[in-house]
This record gives sequence, structure tokens and C-alpha cells, in this order.
Amino acid sequence: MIFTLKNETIILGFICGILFFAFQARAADPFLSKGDVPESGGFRTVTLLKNLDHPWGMAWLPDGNMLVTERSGKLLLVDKAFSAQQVQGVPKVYVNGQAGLLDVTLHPDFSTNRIIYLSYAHGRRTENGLRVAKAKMENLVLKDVQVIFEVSQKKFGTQHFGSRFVWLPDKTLLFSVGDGGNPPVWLNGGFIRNQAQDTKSHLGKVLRMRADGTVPADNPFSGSSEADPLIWSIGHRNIQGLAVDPLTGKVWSSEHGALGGDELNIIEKGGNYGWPEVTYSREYTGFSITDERSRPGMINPKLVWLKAIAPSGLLVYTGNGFLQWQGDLFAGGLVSQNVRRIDLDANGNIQGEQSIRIGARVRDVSQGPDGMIYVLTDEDAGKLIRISPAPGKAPPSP
Ligand SMILES: [Ca+2]
Repeated sequence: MIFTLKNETIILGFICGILFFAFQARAADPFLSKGDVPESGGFRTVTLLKNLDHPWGMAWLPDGNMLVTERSGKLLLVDKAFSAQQVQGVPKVYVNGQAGLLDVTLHPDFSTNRIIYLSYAHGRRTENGLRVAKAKMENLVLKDVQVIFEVSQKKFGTQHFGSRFVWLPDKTLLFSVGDGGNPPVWLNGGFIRNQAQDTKSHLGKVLRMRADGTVPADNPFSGSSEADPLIWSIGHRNIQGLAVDPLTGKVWSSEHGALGGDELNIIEKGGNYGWPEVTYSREYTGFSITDERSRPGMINPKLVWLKAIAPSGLLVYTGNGFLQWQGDLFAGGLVSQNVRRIDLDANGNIQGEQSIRIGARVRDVSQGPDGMIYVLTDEDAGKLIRISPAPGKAPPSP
């Protein structure tokens, strides 16, 4: 052979380089969920409350009571005996299709300041958008209601508002805004979904604000004239699940695709998650949206549900009710009518998935102060359901 040692070293280095990048690319490939998901056992479900009108979000109060939103515009205080009373003073909400009263969350210092946050659709069919309001809750009345956010791009129709809240440890608030709708909904010379890649638009984003609604100085586009300073991440279709893992600090999101291709992502500051230029999902007609599944500079999902579950509320479970499930993710599914437990190993890698059958469209998933898992179902007579270990049985295996 005529290779010199130097040449061999270069060739070996080259091969190692290719293997390294191939491994990196493989490591970053998403876990593909094809729909053949095994059923989980070892739990039971109990219906605690019936006849909720399309409940959407829930938040636990320090005293063990909870707040529940109904999409039709009511905010309910549910006490520990699971009896519900209406809270007065909710702002006027646009209710139609996916539009309505959406998520609710408490200020991190709620126990001293009694402040809550609501997200909701505002406007009318021809011109509407997401709003966020904060208010002080005094017994069963909201006082000092202040609108602290309104989507700057008004849209037509009743699709894709987002919206979930999650607090970061620094007491800033992340919330999702949907892309505005499916074709043929149109804005500024293109399908409105293209707004998800426009850094001057709120649509199709995760946004981050301070508790008073102002822009944190360390947002990725803070001080830029090229982008909206509230933007935290871009390229999202419709995130309806957001959760922070208190141990790792990771922010997880679950996001609707169109036909198939729902995603589970880890949200990073300034990240581009690809929609609609990169996606596993297809148009509802079956036509292709794009052939691209991945692109340099865009962040791959951690998991893709090739068969859509229509993801809703998301939970990182940390309770003592199910010790083997600690650290796992629980993603509600509207279409799948179950809660998917996503089994994570100690490094946060996805090991697999199980189905906790609910038998109705699941809208939100939350961990109660008792360490049990609570679910809201999206129905005319929606339910609050508790998932707890089956009596007399060993807890379910990991
Ligand atoms: Ca994506």
C-alpha cells in the first residue's frame, strides 16, 4: 500500500468524524410512537366531579382546593369535597370552537398576594386572539383584573390559540400561543401558519414574561429590532401541554401536529422547533406539508406521535402515589382518550410509553397535593377524575 502514516491518520480521523456525526444524528432522532402502545395496569380511576362544561385547565390552591376553567367562560373553585362554586369577575371571553376561557395558574407567591392568571380568546370570529389577564382572587371574586398580554396579530376563525402556562424557577411565566389555524386561514400574504417562523409575530411561539407582564431582560430577542422581545422559542403549531421538571429544570411541551406528527419537545431559549417547514405531520387531506423531518438549526422533537393523540395537558410526575413513575411524563390525549405515561430513564431519555385508559377526551393532567394524578375530560358533561394505585395491589411496575 502506498498510504503514508500521515495519510492513514487523516483517513482514520475522517472515518471517526463521520461515525461521530452519524452517532450524534442518531442520538438526536426522536422516539417514534407508532400507536401500538401497551396498556398500563395497577391503577384505578374515580370520577370526583361531573357536568363540567368542557373544562380546560386546573390549578391547585395552597389550601388543597382547586381552580378549574370551563371553556365556556366560567372559573370554578372546587373544594376538597369536590363541590364547585363559580368565581365572579372573569373577563369577557370569546367562546366558539377552540376559543374560550383556557388555562389558569397561580402567581408563585399566591399564598401572600392571591394573584391568579387566566388565558382566553378575545374578540370575535373575524378578528380574535389570545389574551392573558391577571387578577387578585378575594374569596369568590376576581378584583383588579388587568390584561397583561394580547396577541399582536389578530386572526380569523376559532382555531389554534395555544395556550398553557408554566412558571420557571426565576418566577417568569412561559406560555404558548398557537399558529392561528389551518389553511385556508390567511394572514399578511400567506397561510397564517407561516407566522410560526416570523420572529415579529406572537403566533406559533412560546413567550416569556415577568409576573407583571413586562419583558425579562434576558429573553433571547430582548433589545432586538428584528424580533418581538417576548419570544422565547419559535416554530410551534399549537402547544397545549407545558411542564417544568423541578429536578432537571427541563421545560417539556406537547404540541399538536395536523394529521399525525404530534410532538413532545424540550423547550430551549431561542430555539426554532421547525413548524411548518419541518414536521412529521401531513395536511388533514393527506397531502404533504413538507418532506423535511429535520434541518440544521432547528430542534428535533424528543418524541413524535406518528398516530396523533392530540396532546393536551402535560405533567412531570414527582409525587409519592406512584413511586415507580417518579420523573416520568404524563401527556393527556384528546383523540387517544387516554393519558400517555412516557417512561424516562435517569438521563431523561425516552424508554417507552404506556396508555392509562380514560375513555374520554383528556384535556388536562395535574398532580394533586396528595400525590395522585388528576384529569379533566373535554366533554359537554366533562369530568374531574383521580388516578390512584389500585387497592390491594402492588404499585404498577416502572
Ligand atoms: Ca417541530
